[in-house]
Amino acid sequence: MTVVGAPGSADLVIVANRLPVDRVEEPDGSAGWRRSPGGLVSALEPVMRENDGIWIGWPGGTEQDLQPFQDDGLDLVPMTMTAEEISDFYEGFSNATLWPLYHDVVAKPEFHRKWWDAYVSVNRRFAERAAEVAAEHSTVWVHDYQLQLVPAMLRELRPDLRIGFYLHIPFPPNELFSQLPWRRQLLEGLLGADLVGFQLSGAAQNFIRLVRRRVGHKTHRDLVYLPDGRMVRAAAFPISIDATAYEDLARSPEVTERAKEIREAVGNPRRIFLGVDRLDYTKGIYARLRAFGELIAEGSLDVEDAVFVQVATPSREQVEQYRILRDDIERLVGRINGDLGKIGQPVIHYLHSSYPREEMAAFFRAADVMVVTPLRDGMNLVAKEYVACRFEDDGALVLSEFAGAAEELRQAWLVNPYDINGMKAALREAYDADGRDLARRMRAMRKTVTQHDVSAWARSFLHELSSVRPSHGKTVRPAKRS
Ligand code: ADQ
Repeated sequence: MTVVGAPGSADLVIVANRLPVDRVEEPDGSAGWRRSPGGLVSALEPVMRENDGIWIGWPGGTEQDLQPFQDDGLDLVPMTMTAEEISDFYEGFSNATLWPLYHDVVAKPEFHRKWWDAYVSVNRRFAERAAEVAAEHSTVWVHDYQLQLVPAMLRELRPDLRIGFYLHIPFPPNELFSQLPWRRQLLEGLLGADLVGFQLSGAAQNFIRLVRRRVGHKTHRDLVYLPDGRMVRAAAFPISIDATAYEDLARSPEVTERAKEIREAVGNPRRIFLGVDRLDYTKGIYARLRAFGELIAEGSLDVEDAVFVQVATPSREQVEQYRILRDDIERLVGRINGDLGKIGQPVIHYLHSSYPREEMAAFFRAADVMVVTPLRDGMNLVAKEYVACRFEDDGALVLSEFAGAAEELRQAWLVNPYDINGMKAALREAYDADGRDLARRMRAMRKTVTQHDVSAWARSFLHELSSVRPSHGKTVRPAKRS
């Protein structure tokens, strides 16, 4: 057996900011690992097993002495982070510069040279680690906005590799991207990849246009021609979920029972509205709750008939914008419940907590109207998870036009999240919709989500990556269909 993380040992290297595990303390006080549930892990796990894959990422925290290890058969290489790097690279450049800039500047991005320096040095460390563990002519797949410099840094160290990059969030147009003082460096970083994948084709076009304009390379359609003869392809690969796993969970007797309990706990109203989001200013939680509050205040909906359950996962709590957002939302919830609720009957049930997947599936089954109204979102997996759980072809989805998912889930009630009256009208329509209308819409959306699941996404990216440089060494074997 080879040692995990041995030099030159891996045929497929996944590089992401986070490892798919969290550090936890065991009852006996020792440190252990718990698999963090996520679509990305379940998508990549089969391909990793099939290809001697290895995953490089940060496990969270500041512990410095971490060794590569195996967890449930997956080879994991932990990267360390100092407290200063967490503050400058992660909370700073990644989440207070790039995140708001790439999401339509819905919050004001901050530009600090010290943050950029930390971004460069952390990216370099990730690239060096990947260069160490990757076997000759193997494939490295780099993920997301925290690591956009890794492709070029890695190519310089290891020109033999086949390198893919996937961006999980939107990629902005020139008008916004060009604010960035380091715009050219970021574009050049991405151009180290052979294939750059985005959620939507509009994002891929933004990238191609920016490369032509800011770096000056020749482009044609989805290809960039570099002076050294290499080609880089930019294309859309809309991400998805493990739809069958969600459906199986939703059908289970435990989840069915739990969904009933949830309905009873909120007073068995005619309709339950549900929001599930990371507590993030891009998710449009504030305007959505205002819209619902107004419907109740005006008497369009009655609190006996309709309640709103908002599940908000704690997120990036060290970043100031997120603390302000939390206060704003909690004040609004307090005001709406104070003004409009009755004893034992709040209008909004607000939960600031993270839940296991079974509980999430129970929420999805209990809800009649799922309200997903981000101001901007790369894809939004919650919308797809809801659809996957509605195996009885019922339930309504109200979905923002500005979520990537809106390009596929056309049968949802599509709304402009900036238009409160428009959202109110859509919520009311979804409330009133009859069973036939719901079934027609849900059937079509379920077909989309089942056919384009997360393993199809991973397969198509890796397939495309191997055909971008067909004459180049080993090809990643697709995972067998389960
Ligand atoms: P996120 O911004 O995190 O992802 P999303 O796609 O909705 O947004 O994924 C959130 C995930 O967390 C979902 O799987 C959801 O079920 C889960 N979740 C949310 N609240 C939870 C809670 N309280 N308890 C437990 N689980 C909870 C980024 C981009 C998206 C893109 C994804 C994937 O911002 O646009 O869709 O990556 O590429």
